Amino acid sequence: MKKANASKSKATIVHISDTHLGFKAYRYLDKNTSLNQRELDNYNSFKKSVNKILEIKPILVLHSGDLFDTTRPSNYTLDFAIEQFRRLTRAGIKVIVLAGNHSTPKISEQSHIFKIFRHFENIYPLFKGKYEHLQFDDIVIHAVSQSINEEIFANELKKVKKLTLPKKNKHILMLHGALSGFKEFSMSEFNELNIEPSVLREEFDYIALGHYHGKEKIKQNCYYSGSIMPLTFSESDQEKGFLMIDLNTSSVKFEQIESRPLIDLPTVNAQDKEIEQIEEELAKNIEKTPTGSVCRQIVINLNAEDTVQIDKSLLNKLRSKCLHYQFDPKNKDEPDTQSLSESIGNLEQEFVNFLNKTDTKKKNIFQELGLNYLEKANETN
Ligand SMILES: [Mn+2]
Repeated sequence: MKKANASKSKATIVHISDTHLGFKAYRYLDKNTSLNQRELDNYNSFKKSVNKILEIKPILVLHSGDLFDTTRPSNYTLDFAIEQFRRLTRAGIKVIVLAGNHSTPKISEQSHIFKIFRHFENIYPLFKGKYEHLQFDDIVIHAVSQSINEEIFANELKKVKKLTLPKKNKHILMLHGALSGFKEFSMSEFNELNIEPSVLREEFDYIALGHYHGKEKIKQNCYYSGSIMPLTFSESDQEKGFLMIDLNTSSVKFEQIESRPLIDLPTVNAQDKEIEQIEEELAKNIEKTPTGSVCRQIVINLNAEDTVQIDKSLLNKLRSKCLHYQFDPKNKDEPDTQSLSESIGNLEQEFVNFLNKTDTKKKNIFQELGLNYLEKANETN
């Protein structure tokens, strides 16, 4: 029985992505570790993923980007990531980790945190911002990591389009970015790179995409595996986990990873309603919610005076059932303002967002200068 499994698993690979280790949200700390609760939730999801991968025993694990939430992960985050990767490599599993926009510094790859992985056997970091390839027996991994700019990335992708892919090998492509022309795969981040769909050639046995946080089949041979835990309310409807690919049969299987529920509660429309009725609806929405969930309650058509009238003790009661209860008395059409991270990586995003709102003609120069300063400040920390 065991033997059959071992030989069968020879062509099995795992595709995981967008783990954003070090991600923090809200201000709740775990009592035992003093870590941010959402940060800890995310580590737990990663640990669960590694446990499952150890059961599957694939030959390769492909991580298609955004391993860390920022370019400067904390000591704790770094130690955790190495510990978990080592659990895999000690079991004979090779780990290939591609740099995405969240882990890549703006100035050069010289200061890339992924450099540290070069010192570990069977961990293969790809972070040069160029086309690279690796070969493991008959499997060839082709990849382009996060480039300094869109132009370089596009040029490197041209190399992928021209590659000859001998049939004697299995060919896998790894990329991190949004698909050009498809708004839904954009994460609206300033350093996001675009992938032209024609790069996703059908000659590849498998294409492992990262960046978009939902699990999505793009083509017969091409998938986004998505993130392993919902990080923002825009991800509340998505299943989370990783993909398991059998290169011999081309079958792709999803392995779900359960985590703390993140729920966008049904919107309450306050139009023409008494305060009591609105309160009743708010309470009803929380009734069936598992204790300790992260919830957002949008209430539309509620003016400021009515908001004040809502019973504070009721809101406190609802809050006490959740890890986080976000009471949002505003229009649902407004964008999701919760940022992906509260750390320095997002200061850059905030700065670019701010510049985009101004109508200065020298926006590009300001952006370049500002981002370089932020990066340098980060370096000296
Ligand atoms: Mn990304």
